[in-house]
Amino acid sequence: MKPTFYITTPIFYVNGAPHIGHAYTAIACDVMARWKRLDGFDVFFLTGTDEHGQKVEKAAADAGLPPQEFTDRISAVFHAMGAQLDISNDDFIRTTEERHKIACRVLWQKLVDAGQIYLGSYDGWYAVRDEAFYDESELVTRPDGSKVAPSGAPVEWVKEPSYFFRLSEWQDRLLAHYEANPDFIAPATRRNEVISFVRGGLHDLSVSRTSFRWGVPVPGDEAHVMYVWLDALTNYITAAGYPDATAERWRYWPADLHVVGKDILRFHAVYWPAFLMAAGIATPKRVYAHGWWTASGEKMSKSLGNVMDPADLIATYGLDAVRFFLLREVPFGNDGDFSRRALVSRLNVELANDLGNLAQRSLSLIAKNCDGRLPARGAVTEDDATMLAAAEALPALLRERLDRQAFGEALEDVWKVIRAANGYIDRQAPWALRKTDPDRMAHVLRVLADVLRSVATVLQPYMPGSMAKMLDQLGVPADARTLADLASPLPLGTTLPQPAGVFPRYVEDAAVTI
Ligand code: ME8
Repeated sequence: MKPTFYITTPIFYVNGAPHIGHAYTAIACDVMARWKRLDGFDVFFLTGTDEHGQKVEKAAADAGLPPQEFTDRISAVFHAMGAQLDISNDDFIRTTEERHKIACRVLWQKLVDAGQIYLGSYDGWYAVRDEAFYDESELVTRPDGSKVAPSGAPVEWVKEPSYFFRLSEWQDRLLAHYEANPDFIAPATRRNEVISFVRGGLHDLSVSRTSFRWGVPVPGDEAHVMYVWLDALTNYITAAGYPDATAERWRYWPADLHVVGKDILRFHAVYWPAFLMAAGIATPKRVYAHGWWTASGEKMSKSLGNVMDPADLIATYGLDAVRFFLLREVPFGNDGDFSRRALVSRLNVELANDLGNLAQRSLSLIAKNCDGRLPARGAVTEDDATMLAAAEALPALLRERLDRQAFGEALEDVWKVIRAANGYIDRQAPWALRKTDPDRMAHVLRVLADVLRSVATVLQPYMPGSMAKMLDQLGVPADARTLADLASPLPLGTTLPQPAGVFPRYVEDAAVTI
């Protein structure tokens, strides 16, 4: 039996088209999912759309469409983004599906039965853009005296009957949970922020609304719809089969990793485990909050309209260059200002030059001088041994990095090997050995082919399309490309196809300035 690995993206609001921020989370999760599959895990990878709440209701009204029709349209656009980005999700959940409404109602009832929900009245601030309640003390006063949410979102005063969840009772148990599970929240700075927020004291949380209709009706009191975050978070168990504990997919719960943007960490690291503990359901193992892509220092967001369309970038630079760049350029937990110049430079220097040229040089020498067949290794010198050892160390090194979601560090490890291989080929100069020592030439080319095989194998999760091409050119059978397969040498004499460049250089348009 393979070990299971359950990974999720946030489910995205359907209040506007997807942008590079959504693509970023989806790609990062895809790399994790593909990596775990490559490493022998039974993976369940979930993404989808968050379709209820006031913000979506308003977006539908602005578009002049009934909410269901509107959400059908926008959800389809998010679904299509997944295909464009080559995301390997196993399911795509929509919160307007019947299976999800059932899960929400059952969870609600469990919380009621546990005495965790009571009827009261909410009197306070609400930010529709964040779909969040704020305490007076959390608001920020702007120079003109008006008050906004810490995110900058406008707030309105809400006064309405509401059901509450007894979040205040969970403070100690949450703190004990963070203490006992140091990996539950990452990165560490975010963990500390959550801990100090919870230490500061928790108020009971309003979990229903009565001033609009677009949500899951509260069982037994249909004047209320569930608070969109209670509804949304439940998606992670719906897709695993909740409430059916005999569902085949229930084996995946608890999730191993929820990847989220730092804007929604509180919902995942405070409210979600409290709801689950209160309902007697196991809590997820880890929540990783990544940083934001910004445009001129401001968070890219649908609501602000300052976004970059992933489809444009893919059309211009190619999918794998975009996937690579997003995870290479900025450490995963940090913010980064999006720059096309930086993308072009990574594409031309690291992909086309460092990796693409290395493969092209090595493979065309094999094509020309070894009859297009994979040569044999000969006696191993110290230089060869160092080179081979560096490549062979990659799987274990990346396993450690990716278990911490250090996507950029993992790529740096691979590039160290690629740069070392470029040094190796220059030092060994196999083109010169052709006349002086053809056996040694064949050996050096075999070392390079083996190094490229390791590199391309571990890079598959990041750049599935290009690495498939590279592995084809190296003669690696399509069903033998896992980490475990690296232990078996490629058969001597394997015929290789004619090499062809994998990463074309991008010739920069002089008009590109950002
Ligand atoms: O919050 N940089 O949905 P959402 C990086 N429906 N990542 C970004 C980003 C940016 N500028 N902008 C968005 C919601 N993201 C809720 C989630 S989960 C139960 C419910 C990514 O459409 C990031 O992952 O606002 C962020 O958390 C997510 O999109 C928010 O998407």
